[in-house]
Amino acid sequence: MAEYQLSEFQKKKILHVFNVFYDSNLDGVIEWADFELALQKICGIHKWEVGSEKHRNAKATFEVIWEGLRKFADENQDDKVTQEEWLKMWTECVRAAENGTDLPDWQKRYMNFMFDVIDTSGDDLIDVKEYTTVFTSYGASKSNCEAAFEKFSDGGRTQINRSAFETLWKEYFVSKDVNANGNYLFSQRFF
Ligand SMILES: [Ca+2]
Ligand SMILES: [Ca+2]
Ligand SMILES: [Ca+2]
Repeated sequence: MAEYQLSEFQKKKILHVFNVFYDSNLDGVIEWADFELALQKICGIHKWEVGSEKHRNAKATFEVIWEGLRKFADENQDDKVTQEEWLKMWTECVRAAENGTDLPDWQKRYMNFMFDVIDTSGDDLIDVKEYTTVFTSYGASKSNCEAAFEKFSDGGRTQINRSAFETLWKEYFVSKDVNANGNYLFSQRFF
């Protein structure tokens, strides 16, 4: 059987997440230092003070995510995850997902954490304002965010609760279909 390969479209989506959400200092590799920067950014958005419970929880979550990422992706164990290592790990995750295996726990931790980060009001729903606030802080334009939200919420007809978010999240990473709503979850158009 031929080795499983991601499509170019899937690779683009998966590298977008590497570049925009994980490699915070933009030096081309993911390290713990990137998580420290992300922690500052996210705690800044929410005004979570250093030492507060929210801040401690966010840091603990990032530690779990980094441990998971290292374990699954850092093949040569140099405490850096390169784009190549990242794509290799995702090839395995997508292949497993297509065979019905759920995403690894640390990725679900990240997904749930992002949901909580975006849901600033804490009502377990993400609205367009909350979405735009967070994604513009990651460099997306306001109009891109609004267009993306419009698309993945089906023009506002789908409420973005945790389970809808999970469906879109998985679709983003796994789907080869350029028309899938999940493709828009990270505020970017890829075609
Ligand atoms: Ca980096
Ligand atoms: Ca490495
Ligand atoms: Ca909300």
